[in-house]
Amino acid sequence: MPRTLAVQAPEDGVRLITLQRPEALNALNTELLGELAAELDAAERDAETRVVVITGSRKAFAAGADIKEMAERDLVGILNDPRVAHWQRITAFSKPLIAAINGFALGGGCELAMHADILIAGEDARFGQPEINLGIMPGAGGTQRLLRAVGKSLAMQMVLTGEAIDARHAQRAGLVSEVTQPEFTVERALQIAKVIARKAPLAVRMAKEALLKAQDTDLASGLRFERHAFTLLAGTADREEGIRAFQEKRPAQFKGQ
Ligand code: DAK
Repeated sequence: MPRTLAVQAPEDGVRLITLQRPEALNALNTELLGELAAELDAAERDAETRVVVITGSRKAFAAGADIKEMAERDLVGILNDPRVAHWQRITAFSKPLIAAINGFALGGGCELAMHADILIAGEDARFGQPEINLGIMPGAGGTQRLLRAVGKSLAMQMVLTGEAIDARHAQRAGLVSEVTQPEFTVERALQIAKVIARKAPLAVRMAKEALLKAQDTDLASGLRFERHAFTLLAGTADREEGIRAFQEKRPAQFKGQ
């Protein structure tokens, strides 16, 4: 049983993971990152889980890496940092991941949110990369994913000043897709997750991969990947089922085959 997370058994194909270190505003210490990586590994293997929603508390999604733990690490400790492997496992998660963000999403917390495929924010959410105030810089994808999400100028401003932006600004900049009242953030994320969970799993997985490719490849390679993926899906039973269900005017029953 994880100590720093609450994990709900999948319901309608959706598994909800809640970060739970309220005493440290869900700061991401090694234990929490390890437990999160293990839960995502388990969700990856579990056929019942089609989509994962990750959330924190009303006050904080996550206030960044655990600064108290960071204070204990010297250069050798940083070079052998087990958190690097945990982050890599989190990055490798291939099913759809939705983040429901209320309160602070700072530093590693903002980076974790940006690992999600879809970000839903409460009106009170604040996104920032304040590492510069500690004499360091983002280390879990912050410079790369933030720039791709919000563009150069705002990413530079956030990373170099360390100043956070609010949820509406994040939405205008393209970092989050929807802003809700904070009490509905998780509910809205679960709603979206359940819609996705009813779709054909192979198509969802391929579409996610293709969209992620668009962020880091040239157009010609991206289009080539899309064509391959599209052709592969043509051989699936779910495609047949989707088309037959449309013709028979009934909801499709996808099996992931
Ligand atoms: N770490 C540890 N404890 C934290 C924390 C953090 N990041 N953030 C908050 N806390 C703790 C506070 O210390 C306090 O505990 P006590 O001192 O009372 O025991 C408790 O949570 C409540 O916090 P505050 O009293 O400060 O609450 P406020 O509402 O006044 O302020 C705040 C909220 C979020 C503005 C403030 O707590 C704050 O500025 N927190 C620090 C935010 C921050 O600088 N985050 C970035 C950390 S650097 C890596 C990859 C990534 C990273 C590192 C390595 N590798 C791949 C190896 C990432 C680095 C970072 O994220």
